[in-house]
Amino acid sequence: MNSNLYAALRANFPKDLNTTAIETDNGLFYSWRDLERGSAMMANFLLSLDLPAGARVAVQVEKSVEACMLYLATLRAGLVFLPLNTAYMSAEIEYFVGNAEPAVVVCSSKNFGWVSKIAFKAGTQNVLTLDDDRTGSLLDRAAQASDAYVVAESHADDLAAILYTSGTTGRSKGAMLSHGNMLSNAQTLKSYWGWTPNDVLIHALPIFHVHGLFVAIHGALLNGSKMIWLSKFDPKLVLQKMSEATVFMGVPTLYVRLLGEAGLTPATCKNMRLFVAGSAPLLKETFDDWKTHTGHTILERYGMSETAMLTSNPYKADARYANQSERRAATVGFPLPDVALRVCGEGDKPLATNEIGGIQVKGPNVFQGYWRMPEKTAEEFAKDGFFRTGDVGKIDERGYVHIVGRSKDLIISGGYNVYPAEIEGYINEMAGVAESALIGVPHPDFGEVGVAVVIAKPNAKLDDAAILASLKSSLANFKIPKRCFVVNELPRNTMGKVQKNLLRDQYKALFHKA
Ligand code: MLC
Ligand code: AMP
Repeated sequence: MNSNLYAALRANFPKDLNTTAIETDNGLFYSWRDLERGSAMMANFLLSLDLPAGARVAVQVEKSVEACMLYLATLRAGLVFLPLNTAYMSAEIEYFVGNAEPAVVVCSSKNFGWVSKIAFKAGTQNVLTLDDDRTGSLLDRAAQASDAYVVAESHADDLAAILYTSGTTGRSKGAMLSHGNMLSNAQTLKSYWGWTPNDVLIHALPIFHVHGLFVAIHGALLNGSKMIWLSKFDPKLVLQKMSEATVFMGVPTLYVRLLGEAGLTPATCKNMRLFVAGSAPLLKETFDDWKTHTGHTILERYGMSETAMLTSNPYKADARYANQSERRAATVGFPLPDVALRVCGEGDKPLATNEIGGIQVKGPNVFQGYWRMPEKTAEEFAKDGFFRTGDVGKIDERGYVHIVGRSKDLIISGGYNVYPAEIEGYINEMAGVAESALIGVPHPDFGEVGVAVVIAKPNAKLDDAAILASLKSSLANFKIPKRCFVVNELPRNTMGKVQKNLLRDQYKALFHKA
């Protein structure tokens, strides 16, 4: 049997391929046949390059339906998709391209100059462009390829995608996901969230992370459901389209911004069936306000790049948990049906109900390891095969999982991960800097944002604005600390380690709502 993920998605396209699969915010309508043909042509073009099995296709482009087709084409051709955040700048891209050694790099034409230089230096032979207005050399080349049906034979364990994520060292690790990892997760969510072919999803997330690329796109395609495709999140546009939709997915910031719109009413949401939130903690306040404004209860779920989705609040009564159907604020719900989840203490010892410890998981969705980092991979797994997520939580007496913190030093800002070690590394290299600490503090819009606290070398003068400006020239915009403080000393424990908890406490009110 062919376990290629695209084959499974394709099998669920509607019988009538001429109906609309994707409607865009600039008035274009793509049929299921368009998706099928467009991705076949790109797949045939990729196959014409005669690449070795497992070759990587790295993609840093603006969101477009053609970019989605490129993802599907990569699956179809049996190659490995490597999506990259559009905010990444040259040093970041240089690392990813150097580490992944992609055979193909696709970028926007405005970045072709610097991206191609990096790619050619790393040995990539094929650098193509794709813009969000249906132009670019990728489309020119694919236009000459056959649109005849092609789907490579894939094994469930074959790699389908690499998602870069980071760790305490600050250097990104490529999480390797197989066709089987992603298909099992999509199938589980299909039934757990009650998807039907009549659903219409508002797709407002970026397509270079698990949430927008896998949870949202696989959800719609595996069910033959239409997508309303927004090139960028715009709360007013989401509300305009809401009456035509049934499902919406967002990181908490999207819900906070929608709540700021006067047009958010029960009437606007009358056809909606499901609001899903995840990627960062959803505040109880947002959960409650949403219920008041719309009459709907947000379903919060939890996942990560290494595993796709792990837990979900129930969509309807869950027979495994005494038929509980309540979606509870500040919990991430139950482990998904095929996910084993435990909370462990020292030595990977499972803890009792309500005890707080490290969350560990096992299941068909758990990744194949970190790209070219076998030691790092081995370190993250317990002896019996459970993956240590780095999240800290508990399971309550009713079976709901709560995330109470993270053992990994990570800031989640508007759904994007920021690794303090990476930013501190950059600051520490600046002239006159002795040391720095990046901490996450509460923020009304982004949930959490980074704040840098810096110490100068003896006799050196530092300027906070200059530090931020210098970071801006090298790092993706969402990683830039929202504030920087130059101080005389950092709080330390008896071992000399910086006590970030004390710093977080000191700066926690910085962005309080007025
Ligand atoms: C933008 N900025 C951010 C930011 N996004 N700063 C911190 N955190 C962010 N997430 C910066 C901009 O560079 C700008 O800085 C300033 O903040 C204001 O920008 P904006 O115009 O308000 O931002 P916008 O373009 O509207 O983007 C905000 C956003 C976006 C929330 C729509 O960040 C977003 O799409 N987030 C979703 C991320 C996501 O999909 N995560 C899923 C990961 S998967 P300046 O200085 O230039 O003005 C995962 C697993 C799982 O975690 O479980 O799902
Ligand atoms: P990423 O590596 O970008 O996939 O981010 C995964 C991390 O996001 C997880 O390890 C969690 O720390 C966090 N996360 C995802 N969903 C939730 C949620 N619903 N609540 C709290 N944290 C979450």
